[in-house]
This record gives sequence, structure tokens and C-alpha cells, in this order.
Amino acid sequence: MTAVQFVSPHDIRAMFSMAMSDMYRREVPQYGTLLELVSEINWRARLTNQAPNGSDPSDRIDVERHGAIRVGTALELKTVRRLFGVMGMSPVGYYSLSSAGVPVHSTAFRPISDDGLRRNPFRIFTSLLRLELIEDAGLRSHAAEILAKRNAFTPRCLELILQNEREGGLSLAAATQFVSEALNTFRWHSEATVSAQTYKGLKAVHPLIADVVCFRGPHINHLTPRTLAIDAAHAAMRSHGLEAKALIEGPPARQHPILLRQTSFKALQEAIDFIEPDGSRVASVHTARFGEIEQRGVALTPAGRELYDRLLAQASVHPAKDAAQAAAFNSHLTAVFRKFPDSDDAMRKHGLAYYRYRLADKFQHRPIEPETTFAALVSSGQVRCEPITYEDFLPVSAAGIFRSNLGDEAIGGVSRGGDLTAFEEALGAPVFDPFRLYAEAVTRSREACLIELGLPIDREIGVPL
Ligand code: OOG
Ligand code: NI
Repeated sequence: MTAVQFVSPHDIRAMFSMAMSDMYRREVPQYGTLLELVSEINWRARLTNQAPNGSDPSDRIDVERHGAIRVGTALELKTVRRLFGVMGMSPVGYYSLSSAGVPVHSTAFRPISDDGLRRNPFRIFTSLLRLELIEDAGLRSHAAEILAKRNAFTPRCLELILQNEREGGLSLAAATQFVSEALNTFRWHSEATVSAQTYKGLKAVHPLIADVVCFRGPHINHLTPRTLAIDAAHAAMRSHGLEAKALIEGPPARQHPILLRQTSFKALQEAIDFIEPDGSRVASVHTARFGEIEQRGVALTPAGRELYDRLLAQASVHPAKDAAQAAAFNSHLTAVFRKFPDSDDAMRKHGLAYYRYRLADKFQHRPIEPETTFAALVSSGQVRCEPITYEDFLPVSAAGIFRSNLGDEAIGGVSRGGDLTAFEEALGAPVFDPFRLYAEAVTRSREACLIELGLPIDREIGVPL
């Protein structure tokens, strides 16, 4: 018997990300405009040497996307975990957005291996609605009932997930079918599953609840390309008639970007139909989907993140209403962030950011003195340090993105702490700690250098990390 050839999960992810992008381009024409604009800005940044040093290779950045979905039940969350598992994506991090007035908690599904991230770092920010935060008991149970009745996954999709789990992979034919079946879950449906009255009742509690509960499944609500020059891309969005918000969320512009900067354009008003109890339709509109761009920088250590959070709190971000307010806030933010060193050397030496080690090409075969420390190899240039890209999200920025797309007035009333235990129980698995993943990537790279040099891998490192 000949063994079935399995397609690599990385290839399934790349296929899925491309299929998702094609679907979203058809659903939201502005997304196509955004892609063209970002691609042009990225090429210009490369050709004029304005891409930040240590940037990821262009074959990764040009296909890089993140999307976001919102699920309604524990079963849906578990099933999307298994679905993304087929594509080599694992749940990383826990984000509680309830303190920002959004009744959800979230994780991000993404690849976690060096190879997986290099091949296609596709990620999906996934939020689970916290129905327990709805105070009105009647409405809460009505929402739960509606959610319990829907099935967001096609039967064939569920079969293929099972097949993958049972057999350890999918053939090319099965993988191709899986991609198209899985895509259905995230499609937009202009037909609501509820009456106008139910929608209105849920929307009055929180617009996000209506978005999660009233449709057939967790439609993808944005798909974000990565830019190398977000300030230029933000200006271009505005000049192309995309209604970008005034502010870029996250850290200020820097020589050496850290974490994640993002900005979005307003949610679209989309025509929908409600289905009334007598079967008649009522035409209306719904706003949920929007456009976003992001720029990624180096991942921060817990100490770096603590400094970032402290400085951001000190700058006290407020929604900027117009370009003048945004410009004033940006110069204030830049001034506050002078306390955050802006060189790779300083960030690494102060243990603020993660760097990957690599043998400098020209030193590869040079003999090493037996007593040489790893630190000495780094300072002599024999071992190079490269920033490790931040692969995750930022809760404050995410809250800002949710907020600007739901309308500022929508917020309030659901302030409650996070509940990681309940989230992991709903997910049916623990979430990976992002800091641990970055630290392990550093260790792997250091050990690979030492092995290449023929040195013991437990050699004293002598520098932070
Ligand atoms: C998710 C918003 C979070 C980001 O980039 O921070 C996000 C949502 O609106 O469902 O995607
Ligand atoms: Ni996003």
C-alpha cells in the first residue's frame, strides 16, 4: 500500500489565507484598494531604504495578514481551535477586553514555530462573547438559545477536521476541500437569523452582542495587511478616500519599531434583512466590518512590555477627533516615549526586547578560543543579533479598534476582570504564553550558533537573555 502524502499544515494555512483574502476582496471592495496601496508603500519603502532594519523578508510580509472573528459559544470556540489546528495555528495569549467595556475575551490563533512563522504567519484574533456580562436575564437566555441553535460549520468541514485529527494530516485533495469548506464559516451573510426586534434589543445592550448573535456564523470582520511604513500608509489611506481614523494605535514612530502600530478605517454600513416570525423580511443596515493596517516591530520582554504599558498609561490615550488633535497627541507620545531606548543594542542590553542570534557569514569557519564567552562572540560581531518580530496583539490597541468601529457611545457598563480559567475551559486547551515562545526562540537560536561553532550549548551567555 502506498502511504498517502500529507500536505504540510503550513501550506494549508497559506492556501487558506489566500482564499480568505480573495473572498474578503470580493465582499469588501475597499480591502482591495487597501492592498494595492500597502503594496505600493512597501515597495517604495524598500527601494528608498526606509524599511526598518532587520525587517522580515518580503516574501513573508507581502502575504502576511491577520483577521478577526467573534464567536458566541464555547463549542464554537473549541471547534475553531480544531479548525485552525489543521493549519498549524495554536492559541497564543489571553486578552480580556471587558475592562475596556467590550464584553469579550480573546486569544490569537497563529503558527508558533520559527519555520511556520517564516512560511506564513497568518493569524486570527478570536473573541468569545461573554454572555454572563449581559445583566438582563431574559435577554441573556434568549441570546443563548439563538446561539445554541446555529451550526457555523459545514458537516464536511467537521468531517475533515476529524479526519485530520485521526490520520495526522490531509491529502492535497482533502486539504483543498477543507480550505473551501472552512472558508464558509467566515463568510458574510446579509440575511440575519433574527427579527428586527431581537436585533434591536441585543444592540441596545451592546452592538457587539448583536453582531455575534444575529447572524449564521462568525463572519470575518477585517483582514489586515502588514505595512513597512504605517505613517505613509495612513496618509495614503486618507488621500484615497478611505475614512481612516485620525490616530495610529500603539507606540509612536521610532527608528527601531517595537510591538505593533495599527490604524483602521470606519466600519461599513451594510444592507441586511431581518427575518420576522411570519417569514417576512425587513430591510435594514448593520455595521461590523472595517479595514485595518499594521506595522510590526520587535517583540518586548516582560520588562520591556512593562515599560511600554507604563509610558502608554502616562501618555493617557484619548480618541483623537481630527488630524490636529492626532498630531498634538503624537508629539506628546513621542516625548513620553523618549524614556524607551531606540537602538537594538540598548534594548537588548537592557533586556527590553528579544533578539535572535545568527552566525555572521564571514566568521562561520573561524576557529574559536576555548574560553570565549557568548557575549564576546556577540560584541566581536561573530554572532549577529536580529530583532524577533512581535507576532501578537495589544489589548489597549484592540480596544481602541473595537471602540472606533462600534462608535464611542457604545461603550460602558460591562467592566469586569478577565477570566483565563473560564476561557481555557471554553477553548478546551491552555493558551500558549507569548513571552515564553519568544524566549524559546532566543534560546533555540543561541544553541544553533553554539552547535555550529562546535561549542557546548550550556556555555555561559554573559548577556541578558
Ligand atoms: C478584534 C479587534 C482586535 C486588532 O488588530 O487588535 C484586532 C475585533 O474587532 O473583533 O483585530
Ligand atoms: Ni485587527
